[in-house]
Amino acid sequence: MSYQCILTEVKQGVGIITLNRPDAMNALNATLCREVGEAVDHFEADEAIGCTIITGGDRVFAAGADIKEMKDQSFAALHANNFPYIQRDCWRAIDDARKPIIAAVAGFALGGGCEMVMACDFIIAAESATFGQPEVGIGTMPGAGGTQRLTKAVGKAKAMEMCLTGRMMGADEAERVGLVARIVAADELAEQALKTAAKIASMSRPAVMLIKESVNLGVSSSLNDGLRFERRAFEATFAFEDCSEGMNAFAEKRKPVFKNK
Ligand code: CO8
Repeated sequence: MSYQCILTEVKQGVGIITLNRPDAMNALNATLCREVGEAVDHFEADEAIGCTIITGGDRVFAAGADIKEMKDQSFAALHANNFPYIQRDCWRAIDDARKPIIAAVAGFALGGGCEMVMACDFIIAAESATFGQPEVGIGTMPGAGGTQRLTKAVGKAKAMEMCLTGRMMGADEAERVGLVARIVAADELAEQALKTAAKIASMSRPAVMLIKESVNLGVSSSLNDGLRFERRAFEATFAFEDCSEGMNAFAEKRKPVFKNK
């Protein structure tokens, strides 16, 4: 598939989406959002893919929604279309994906960029990564999950401070407070993200999908509901050929050969 604002490639069972508007710090315009959504859907449907990476490359993830494109929008148009950038395209695809999506972040992940990486399943950050919700500085506010996902990730105090002042958070602080899974050297970001994604892609896919669903349910449900779902899901894994293969392989001291069944 050919795209205007992103690049895509496949390596080791991993679909890689690279935001590609270098002259605008990868600002998220409607085309880019639509293309990310299409690429996520495409990898989700591709049986050869077990995990997706979304990255902005080694300089910047994204400096937010494209302000120049957005500035003349009206409330009526946004409301009538349910803010199409978010609802119909990119975020819907990321939210619906059942295979894991890793965000690999270097440099700024601001505004909609921060919201996009928080919508992914986890973030691997380069030392240069900087997260922020600076919308208040241009007279608006986060609109694609910033006030909600940031608060769940880092707690009310830091989320409130960041959203109200636009203060940015560097990689060290982001790792300390649990916003990112891991920090890697800037020149190793692509390699480390691929290594992690390839490892996930090599696991039993039905088990991976149930684990993702179970962890996500834990974010939005009560502990009791989450525990009940987890128990049933765990029991259900015993219906997978891969579960039998994984346990037999352990007992026979060999590597499992998963069939994603
Ligand atoms: N939109 C459009 N263009 C941008 C954006 C942006 N968000 N950010 C940077 N650019 C462009 C600049 O205009 C500039 O272009 P040009 O060379 O043609 O003038 C180029 O990228 C380089 O930028 P700077 O010269 O400003 O680079 P600096 O290194 O001096 O500064 C900053 C980098 C600090 C990142 C600065 O560019 C900045 O503050 N950018 C705006 C950050 C911001 O406010 N982001 C929030 C946007 S609103 C938002 O995200 C709402 C989300 C709601 C949902 C979104 C769904 C998609």
